[in-house]
Amino acid sequence: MTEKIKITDYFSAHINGEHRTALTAILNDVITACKKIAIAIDSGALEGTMHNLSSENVQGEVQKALDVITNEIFIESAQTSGYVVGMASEEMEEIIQLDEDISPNGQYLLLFDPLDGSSNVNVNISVGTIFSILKSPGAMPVLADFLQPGSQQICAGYALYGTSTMLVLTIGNGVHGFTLDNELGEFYLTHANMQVPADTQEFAINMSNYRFWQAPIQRYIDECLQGEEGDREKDFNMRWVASMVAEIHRILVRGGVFMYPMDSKIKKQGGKLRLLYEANPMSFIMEQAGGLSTTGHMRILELVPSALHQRVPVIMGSKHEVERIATYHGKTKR
Ligand code: AHM
Ligand code: MG
Repeated sequence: MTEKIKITDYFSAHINGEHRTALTAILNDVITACKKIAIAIDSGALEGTMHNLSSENVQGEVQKALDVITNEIFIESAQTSGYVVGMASEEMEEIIQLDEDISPNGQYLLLFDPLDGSSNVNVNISVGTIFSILKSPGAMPVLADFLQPGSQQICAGYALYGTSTMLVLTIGNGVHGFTLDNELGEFYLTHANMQVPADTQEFAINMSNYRFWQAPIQRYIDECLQGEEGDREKDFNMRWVASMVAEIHRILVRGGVFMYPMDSKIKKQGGKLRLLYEANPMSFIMEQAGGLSTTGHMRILELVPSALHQRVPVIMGSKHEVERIATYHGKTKR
């Protein structure tokens, strides 16, 4: 049997360049956070932390106790490296600035969704953590410093708390997946250089929103549903976990297309998924794995954010399907 590669050994061998020391240290903190979050989720039912709280987050969504707990775990864990000078989270209205004593080398921003898909947590379905790392333009970051296009990300990743706990990330040299050995408490490389197949016959979308979608998405899904008898001349399969992390992971492993498109119900808020800590990191990962990611009209990684909790329509996955959906958008009025 070949020797297993520990995530930290993998970093030593593969992270090079100006960010090497900082990134290694920050990722060590992220690893710690994700291990602690995995334990918190695992024991949620026993600890009585699966319930809804009476509070709402900044987006007006009901918070679960675990949303708050995992947010605290992430914030606390990310203060060890000394390189993170600012943080932003789905669960916090404002950014956090870290003082010089906590962050003596601080030059980086860490953005995250500590518990994505949290509506699934009390029904024992996979959830995840998503994170993105940016360089901070200033020593004491302000909100504007976080509003960088996704193409500026230095690193992005997610943890998936599924049938096994995995950490999947990119530092701009492909996408690599590590699986947690629960007995040893270590992540080991199990999915080197993940590649999204360019073609697929599987799509992921919340079909209950069909009547609210715009014409290009209705057309694409109609054609998929017509299967062999329609223009596509092949049958499609559908999956919807309602956990973006689980959905994107499946697509990285076996192909597919994931959509949370614009619809008339969510038009006012700009979409469903958040740009800075959901769409951007997942788009970076998707592109690094050979897939594509678009709003339908433009590449997500090129969007210039205007607000911390900005939302966007998201279409990402297997290259040829995403190209087709973008073409359909091009043919209709915006
Ligand atoms: P969350 O960050 O509040 O959990 O919301 C994001 C999640 C995604 O993981 C998932 O794709 C989507 O919301 C599911 O939405 P819906 O319940 O409308 O199908
Ligand atoms: Mg989320």
